[in-house]
Amino acid sequence: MKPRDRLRIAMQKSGRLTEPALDLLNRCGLTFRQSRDKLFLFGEGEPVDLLLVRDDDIPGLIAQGVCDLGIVGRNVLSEFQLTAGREGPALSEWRSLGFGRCRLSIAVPQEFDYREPAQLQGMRIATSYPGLLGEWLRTNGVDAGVVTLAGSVEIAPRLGTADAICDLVQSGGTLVANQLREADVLLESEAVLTGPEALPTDERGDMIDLLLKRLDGVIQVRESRLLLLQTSRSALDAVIRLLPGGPQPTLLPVAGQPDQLMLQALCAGEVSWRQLEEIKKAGAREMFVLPVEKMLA
Ligand code: PRT
Ligand code: ZN
Repeated sequence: MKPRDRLRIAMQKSGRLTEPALDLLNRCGLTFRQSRDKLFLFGEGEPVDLLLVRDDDIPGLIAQGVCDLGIVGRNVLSEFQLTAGREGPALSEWRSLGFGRCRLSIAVPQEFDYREPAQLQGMRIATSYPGLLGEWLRTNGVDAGVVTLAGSVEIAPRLGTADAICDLVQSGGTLVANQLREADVLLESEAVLTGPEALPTDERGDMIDLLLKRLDGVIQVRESRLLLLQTSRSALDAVIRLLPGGPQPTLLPVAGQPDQLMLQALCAGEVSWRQLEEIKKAGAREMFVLPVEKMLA
């Protein structure tokens, strides 16, 4: 493979992961010029380009060295590693990205009283994930038939081509609509940033480092809130005890009010009205909860 001086990231062309993935990259300061074929987006500021493809092709493109990184569901990455990519270079999950959450589950007809994997012995299970299902069956010592289907897995039991299915579930609505119910979870999935275990040693390695640092900042601030409030010194301990998780708060004096303090705390997640009301009861006032836009540790 010819050395490249620009980083190339593969992501889904059009599907559930497209918008959140683009949004995340934009937040990392990466913007792209729309090209006419929309298969290749040229990076404007940083030397990072995007390749827009079917999600199933992403791990293979990285394994072949066509792309350096990819944004893809853990379900697709793990399936690749257990099947087509078994012989190729190892791919790592560099970061989990917090969107595209779902789970790969076994689902059975509603009237089936499922308690344990052994009950699936001898059954036919339809799935688009033969690698992950096969491994789970082996781990649980179950000998079942795996019926591999490219799509519409959920109708297989009604068509009589399978007794159970193994498919992605999010709200569970699709299962209910097909008179099925979730029986067991094989894999908790979300979108991940993946790349080869061995990162390139040229400038691309430095760019990946930079991107990972920005990503960490973006992921961290997406959930973070800055809490500002005033409290008397006497109520301070009680107020601090009620603060949501995060690093130690900062305390500042309030001009002309020696018994008052201004407190500033970075909170790891949402701060609810109920939490605010509790903190106020403990003696705080003038409370503000602010979103955090950027963070560089
Ligand atoms: O064209 P391309 O191959 O790129 O797209 P695709 O159709 O294979 O993928 P797409 O866009 O449907 O999903 C991309 C990724 O989103 C998946 O690989 C998962 O990592 C993630 N994801 C999150 C989901 C779901 N949630 C999801 N609910 N992928 C699929 N589903 C389907 C599921 O297969 C089932 O049919 O939605 C149905 C279940 O949803 P509920 O809400 O009814 O339970
Ligand atoms: Zn796909």
